[in-house]
Amino acid sequence: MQKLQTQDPDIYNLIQKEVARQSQGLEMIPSENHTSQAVLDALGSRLTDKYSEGYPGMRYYGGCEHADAVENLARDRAKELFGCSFANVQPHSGCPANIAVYVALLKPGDTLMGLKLFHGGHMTHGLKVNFSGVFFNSVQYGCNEEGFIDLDEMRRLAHEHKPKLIVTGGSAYARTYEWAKYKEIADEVGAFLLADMSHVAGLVAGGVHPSPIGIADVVTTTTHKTLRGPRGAMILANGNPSTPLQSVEHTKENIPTLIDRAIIPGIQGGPHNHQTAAIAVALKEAMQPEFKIYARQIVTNAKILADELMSRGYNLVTGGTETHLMLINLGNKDITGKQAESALGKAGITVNKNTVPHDPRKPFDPSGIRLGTPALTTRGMKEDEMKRIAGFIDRALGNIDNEDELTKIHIEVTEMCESFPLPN
Ligand code: DSN
Repeated sequence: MQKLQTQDPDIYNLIQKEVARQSQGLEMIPSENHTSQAVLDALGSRLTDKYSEGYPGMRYYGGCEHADAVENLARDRAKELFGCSFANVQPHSGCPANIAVYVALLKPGDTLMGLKLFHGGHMTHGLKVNFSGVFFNSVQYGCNEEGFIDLDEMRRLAHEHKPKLIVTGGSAYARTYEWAKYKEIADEVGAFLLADMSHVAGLVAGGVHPSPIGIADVVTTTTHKTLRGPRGAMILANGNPSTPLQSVEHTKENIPTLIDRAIIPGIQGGPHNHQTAAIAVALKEAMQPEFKIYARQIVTNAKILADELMSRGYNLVTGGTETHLMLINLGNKDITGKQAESALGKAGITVNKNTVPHDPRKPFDPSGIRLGTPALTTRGMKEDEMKRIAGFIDRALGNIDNEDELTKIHIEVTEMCESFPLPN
């Protein structure tokens, strides 16, 4: 970063501050991770200079031979890693990936059904103020009183509203996604099934969460969460795209063609080639045996942390976790999610406030916090560190107004972090 340091010290210094913040604290937002230096190298490469609208072998620009090779490698690695025959690696991030699926399979006004954001879903799964709830008729299912996805409600609403697409997956659900059960419901009403596996993609790749490939009609995922790649996304399915000018019906067999056309010209322009290259690098990393060990350790760490917190009287939604994340309902501790996020931040522990299913409070100051272990596990933290971290969290939440104690915890957190550097 020598050039940046001399040419633009303002930005250089801010980047250095962010690196220090990350390395001296605990990143526990479950959708975050620390990428390898190899991923960062690809991301900071000259590939960013190149326009390559279209797909490999079918571009609207000259000079795309290397962009073609990069994208082919990314697609091939995605297909091999997840065991499918189609991959589109161009979505700039998770929201456009989901938009592309809706553009591919629905017409404006069609009915789609997804998990309520405030029960752990995602805004693109049909939130009324999101495009998915504005341009489509959105029906929302939720979680039961214990916090598990309510399959009875999903089935009842599906039969009542006959959605054309059922969206599954979410952003604050600590339990295994039951893809086969969702598919059963989708089939009963003739709906397409979309599995948004963004949160668990790394766990799927590592074999510690069931894969939706071969069950869902189409799968979307971001690449920067448990999968530990750069910000980006992919759309996966089975089948092959047809030739460019052939017109196709909206059928399951034509999903690859419909997806490719939805990305471009449907919703995006040029792909981000530097991002595609970095995704390819991350996919190669995820194909190594060490990644399986990493994925298993994420889940082990989450379970230990969850058990430690529950033994200290914390109320975890669903009573625990089977994945990389947990959702804590702080109602019984007389603390709000906002207060907890702020106090933990002062202690060097970054989490996010989050609604819990059936939350009586509002999203800007909800009852819960969401936390997870992917980034800590990347740094090599294991069971012993999870036990210490549970202690730090408990101390911080017991001292939300005690600035001295929070500072003291931050110092201890930083000392612990020194033994677990960010990847290089
Ligand atoms: N913002 C992501 C998350 O934090 O889970 C979802 O897109």
